[in-house]
Amino acid sequence: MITKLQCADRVLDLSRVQVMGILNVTPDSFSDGGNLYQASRLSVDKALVHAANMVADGASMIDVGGESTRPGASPVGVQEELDRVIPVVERIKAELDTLISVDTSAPEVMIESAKAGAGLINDVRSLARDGAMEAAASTGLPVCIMHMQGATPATMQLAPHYEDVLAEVCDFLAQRADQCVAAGIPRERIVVDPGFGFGKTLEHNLTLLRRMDELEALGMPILVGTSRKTMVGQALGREVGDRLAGSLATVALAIERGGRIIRVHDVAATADVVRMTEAVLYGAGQERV
Ligand code: 7PM
Repeated sequence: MITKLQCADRVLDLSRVQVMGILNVTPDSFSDGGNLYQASRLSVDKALVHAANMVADGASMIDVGGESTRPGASPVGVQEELDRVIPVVERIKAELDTLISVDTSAPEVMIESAKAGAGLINDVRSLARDGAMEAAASTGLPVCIMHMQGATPATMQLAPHYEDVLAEVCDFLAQRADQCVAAGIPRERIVVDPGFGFGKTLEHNLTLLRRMDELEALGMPILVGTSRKTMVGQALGREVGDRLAGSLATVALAIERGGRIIRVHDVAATADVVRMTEAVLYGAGQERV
């Protein structure tokens, strides 16, 4: 597996586990004027402070999401998504020394984000939208492709079913990666993600994590997103605001099973779990290969 991911002008060192901080950019009550969704200066300021705090807490990248890809979320128009995401990408690029990832399925958002300084494209739909694969390829940026069962986040949780969840997730990611390569995205720039919570029951999610080491055979870096998710809520009987400890347990287990990028809300606590888990696995101060 490659250990250096070239992200525009930055290199991400995947010989160590890296923390991706989640930054949701949503319309807020301070927006005014003609466009309700136009990012107000205040909302961009708030996003920047949140991003800066996550970087100070140990995040090596910030995943900016305009919510269009979120399960259950009402679809967001492309212009709206651009209005939310691009000002924040520009501001982080101008003011913080960090890698910017963009959580989007829209080709236009991929292209404009790359121009604004993003270094990674994160698409929960695995570049399945019309023109998305070509758009992603044209940016030259690495992409994260994620497994989801069911065509859309709106319907994916209706009746998830697998004969063998690991085999099916693995086959999907292998096929999708081949399609990316055929579309001009080098294999060295592809990150894979089993997609916790996307068309999976609790038992599917637990099995995916227990056997996640099987995804290492794909030979591509693995990104893991379990932070505050329903699988933690269901396993523990906890509401979304009370899932930190459960989320951290999944982080330690995911690292032991090969996870290289950990996508989380709670960066400071996660960064400690990452360092502690790496110390146990590889020795204090030792480099993993
Ligand atoms: C509601 C439900 C809001 C689910 C937000 C979510 C992932 C992702 C998301 C993931 C990658 C969340 C999700 N999850 N991108 N984007 N992997 N690569 O909990 O697991 O953040 S949105």
